[in-house]
Amino acid sequence: MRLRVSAILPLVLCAALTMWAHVGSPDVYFEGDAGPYHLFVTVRVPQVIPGVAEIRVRCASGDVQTMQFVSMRLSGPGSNLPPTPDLAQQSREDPQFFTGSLWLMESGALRVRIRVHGAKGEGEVSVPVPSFAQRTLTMDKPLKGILGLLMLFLAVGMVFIAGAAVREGNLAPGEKPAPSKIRRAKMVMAITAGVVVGVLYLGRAWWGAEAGNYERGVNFFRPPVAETTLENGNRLLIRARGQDKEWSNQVKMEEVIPDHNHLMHLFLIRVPGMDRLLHLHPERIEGGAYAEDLPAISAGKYQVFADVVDKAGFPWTLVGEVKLPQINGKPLTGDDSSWSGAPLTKPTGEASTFLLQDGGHMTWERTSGPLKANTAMNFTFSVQTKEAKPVQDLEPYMGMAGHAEFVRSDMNAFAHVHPAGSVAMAALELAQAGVLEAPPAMSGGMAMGAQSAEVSFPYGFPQPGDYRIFVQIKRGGQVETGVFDAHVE
Ligand SMILES: [Cu+2]
Repeated sequence: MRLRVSAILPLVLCAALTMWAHVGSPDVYFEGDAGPYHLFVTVRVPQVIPGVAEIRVRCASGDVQTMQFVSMRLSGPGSNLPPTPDLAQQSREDPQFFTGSLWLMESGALRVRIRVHGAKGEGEVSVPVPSFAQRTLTMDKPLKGILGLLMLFLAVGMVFIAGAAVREGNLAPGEKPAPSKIRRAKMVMAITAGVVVGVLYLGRAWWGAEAGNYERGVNFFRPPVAETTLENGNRLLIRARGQDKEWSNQVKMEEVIPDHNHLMHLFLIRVPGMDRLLHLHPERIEGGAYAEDLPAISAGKYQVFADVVDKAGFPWTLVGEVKLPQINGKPLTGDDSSWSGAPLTKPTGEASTFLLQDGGHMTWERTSGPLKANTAMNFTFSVQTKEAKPVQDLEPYMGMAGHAEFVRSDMNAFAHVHPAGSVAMAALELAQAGVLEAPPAMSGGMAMGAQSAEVSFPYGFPQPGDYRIFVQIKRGGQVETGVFDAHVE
């Protein structure tokens, strides 16, 4: 019987192997340098763990000869003991394009190390990959039926084989079994049946326990709930509650690490129209809670997304909703910013220009035609002065050329993206520990942003639907927010 259970297990696992600080946007997009080589990396994470991640890398230059991928832990034990790397496959039609697949064997903060060899020598970069099971895949009915029948056949077969062995085991050819042997055979069959039922029962219990563990793992990595309370009229308190009991034992809100200058990036988006956005940075207070004295806010229901990165480098987005009254509040300070304007419209699908609050413009430099889900793209936005000239004075905003928030109209997808991609910047910095020569994680965005009138974000919409993209840049000490609506097929 034990044989039976273990024979079924691999089949079930096969059926299961067919796919976050972000919400509903698990794939990782990254743009950056591996030594002298500029890379654009997409990691499609599996829905179940263990599972296979697909990696695609486009090189900016044609001088890359070979590329190797390996996955390992982002930090802590084992993070500098990589297994043997896999050689990436170079596309025949497009030699600047490399692909490969990697097994992700465990959940948590992992990284994919990419080692490049080419005409300019060696280069290396590590891309942080949050690895977690997104759901439990179910077995399909026909397979369930076949396996059930096989199990029944084997179970019944076992009983009859035991009976036959006792009854006819040492008979000479043509000899009839004695009545005593027939009686013993019946008894043995009854005992075997009991044992078979017992083993099946234990197998089922074991299976149930395993499935329960897996389910708890899936819940563990669901976005934690942002529990909010409003104190003294304008002080917003935020506490995280995991979807699994174990969460708060393992992820300590007292120990989150700073991610581009702040422990928490809090986004309040008025729903349903997404006509107000606040991007705030609450301070940590006693007991792992976070607090912010709110600026002026118009009344309404607000969606809460709060990004933090835990000490292992795993990015979490707390998700919640809060009803706020009209708040007169304090003026915005530091890196805090806000925007208000028109609600989400039916997107046109053409390049669009947005009037900024300072009278300048932001233009989404997009190719016309439909936007497709799960397609890696470079979202490029240019900024013009009131006189329609390219601006000369973009300055870093929290160390980067820009920050973009991609939000689906039903709030089921949210990603806070930078010129380096959808990876959390704090995790990216952790990931570079021990690479050949650590490239400054933020260089791309900052250096370009300081001179250029453009900012671009590598990303891909995770699912079809309507999205609003908030693009935040800084000019003359002021944060400006460009807002673009997109329909994705
Ligand atoms: Cu940001």
